[in-house]
Amino acid sequence: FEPNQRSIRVIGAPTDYGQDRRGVDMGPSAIRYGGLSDRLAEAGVATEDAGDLLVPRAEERDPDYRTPSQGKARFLRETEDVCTRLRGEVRESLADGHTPLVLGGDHSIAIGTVAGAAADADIGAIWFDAHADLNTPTTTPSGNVHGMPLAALLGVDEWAGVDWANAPSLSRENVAIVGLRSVDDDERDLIAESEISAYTMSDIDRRGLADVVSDALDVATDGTDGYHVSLDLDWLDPTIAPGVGTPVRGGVTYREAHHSMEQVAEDGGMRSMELVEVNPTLDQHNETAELAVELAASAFGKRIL
Ligand code: B3U
Ligand code: MN
Ligand code: MN
Repeated sequence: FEPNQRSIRVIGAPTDYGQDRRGVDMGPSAIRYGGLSDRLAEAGVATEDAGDLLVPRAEERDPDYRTPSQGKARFLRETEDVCTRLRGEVRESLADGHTPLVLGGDHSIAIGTVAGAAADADIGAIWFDAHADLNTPTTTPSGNVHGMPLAALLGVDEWAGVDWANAPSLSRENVAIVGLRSVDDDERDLIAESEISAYTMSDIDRRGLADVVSDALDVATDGTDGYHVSLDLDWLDPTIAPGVGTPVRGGVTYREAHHSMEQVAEDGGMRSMELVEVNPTLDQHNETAELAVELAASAFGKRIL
């Protein structure tokens, strides 16, 4: 389909359960204030805003409530609640003919977004991120679920028994991670022994990002009905995206990032998208949220001429 025949439904998921530098719960507001509806209108796409999911404040909850099988995952019960509702919203958006654009929140919400996008279709995923997000409640160094969503969706180890996260699930051979530069040992082992396609900043330096993204698109579209784009703003270099919880030096540039999103637009097969980890309390003049907005507009087909 032509990108600009789409209509988008925006869904906010203001969570910060998945990480301990608080403030990502303000991401949906910051992204809307960053001009989301105007920029998408300029891109020529019809947009409706479904508002935000109601998310209880973390202060009202017990981060350490968990059963023994839940290992070190903090706020897992709350994450399940939000992701189960988000899965329903995303699934319904697609059934109504809209492309869901989910605004986070920390990256744990991807469990709900992708489960919803995969509910009635076989999908791939492109994960633009400095991190692999492949930890489990056992391997996590932090207890933060934002470091685990891709493992959850792939049913890695103890995540396999968690049906709110991975039924139906993604297939490893249709997942591509782009932009890696902070990977834990267990994540590295998993990548080495699985069919997940993982592209590091070193690959990007050597081959160029356009070439890497073209491979990632091949991976995500191979035998699928389309794919999800998960955009963690820490994918970008912290000099242009300072407002994220866990910045890592050496990320992609402004122009590289736009070109990647233009490749996505040109491909036309994106079924759902999310923008996560924007933390306005760590930002400068909302520039990270504004960048997220611009990148979404490019992914949805904004043209210069
Ligand atoms: N891999 C580490 C750090 C991390 C993952 N995702 C982010 N940070 N944003 C962890 O805690 O799992
Ligand atoms: Mn992430
Ligand atoms: Mn990240």
